[in-house]
Amino acid sequence: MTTTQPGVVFVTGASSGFGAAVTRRFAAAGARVVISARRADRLRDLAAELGPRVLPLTLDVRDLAAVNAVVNGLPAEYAQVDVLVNNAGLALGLGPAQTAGIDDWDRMIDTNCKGLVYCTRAILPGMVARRRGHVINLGSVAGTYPYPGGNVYGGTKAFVHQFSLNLRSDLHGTGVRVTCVEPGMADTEFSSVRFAGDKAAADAVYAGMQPMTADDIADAIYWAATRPAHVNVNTIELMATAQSFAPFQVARDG
Ligand code: NDP
Ligand code: 8X3
Repeated sequence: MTTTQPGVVFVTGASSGFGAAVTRRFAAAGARVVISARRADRLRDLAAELGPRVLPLTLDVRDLAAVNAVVNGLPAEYAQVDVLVNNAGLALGLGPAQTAGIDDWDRMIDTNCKGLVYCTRAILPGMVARRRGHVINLGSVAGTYPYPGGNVYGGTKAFVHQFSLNLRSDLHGTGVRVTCVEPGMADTEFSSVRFAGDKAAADAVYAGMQPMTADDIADAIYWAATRPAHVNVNTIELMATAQSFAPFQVARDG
């Protein structure tokens, strides 16, 4: 079996959680990694930790002009992206749709859906021209299984799932691969962002159970990216063993 060894990896949302872990994983395997996110200080620290083959670039994926400028301005040794990890994303709030904040919904749609397609659209033409590349999108179990308060967050991840499958269709015959990685609960800054920095609320999500770690997800991403070129892993769904499914809710009279 000849595995694929990515030369250049572009990670969005690399300042924390899955993005930082997957950066460490690819960097340890010898890849050059472009790391992007809004928090420049975090990116600088990660680049300093990992050495000269990591290029930190401040980027808000919601800004289409900035996405295009970053991708078109990549230095030659980082310009031929083999793997795009579309990881930047967030959940905001866990309230019901009837009281949720429209601003929170806008930010989730702008980041998780629009930012992801902006980055994909910017990087894809080069992959197709080289007939080589891999787009790895971060979906979620929340895109398949509903839960109270998941409303727009789950909707954005259902979009990511379907966009990934549709990309596969468009890329038919090009040699470019697409994978959607769909995790359940993993202990990162995700819940702290969801609850606007409320540490007690975030800690309560993982209390008394063993969530997955960012390294668990990085492993899955790295595995998908290093399969032989003739193998496309369409979807990886993974959950903490301690997380599973609830029965349907029934609203009873009285
Ligand atoms: P973290 O909050 O730890 O990391 C999220 C990353 O996204 C940060 O690096 C953040 O960087 C970046 N980000 C957020 N908004 C933007 C933006 N507008 N532009 C660029 N970067 C942005 O969470 P996770 O690592 O857990 O989440 C990563 C992905 O995995 C997300 O898409 C999330 O929805 C998904 N996911 C998470 C699960 C979990 O349980 N943790 C489960 C399933 C999916 P910065 O703030 O510096 O911009
Ligand atoms: C986040 C996973 O299970 O918290 O995408 O919704 S979960």
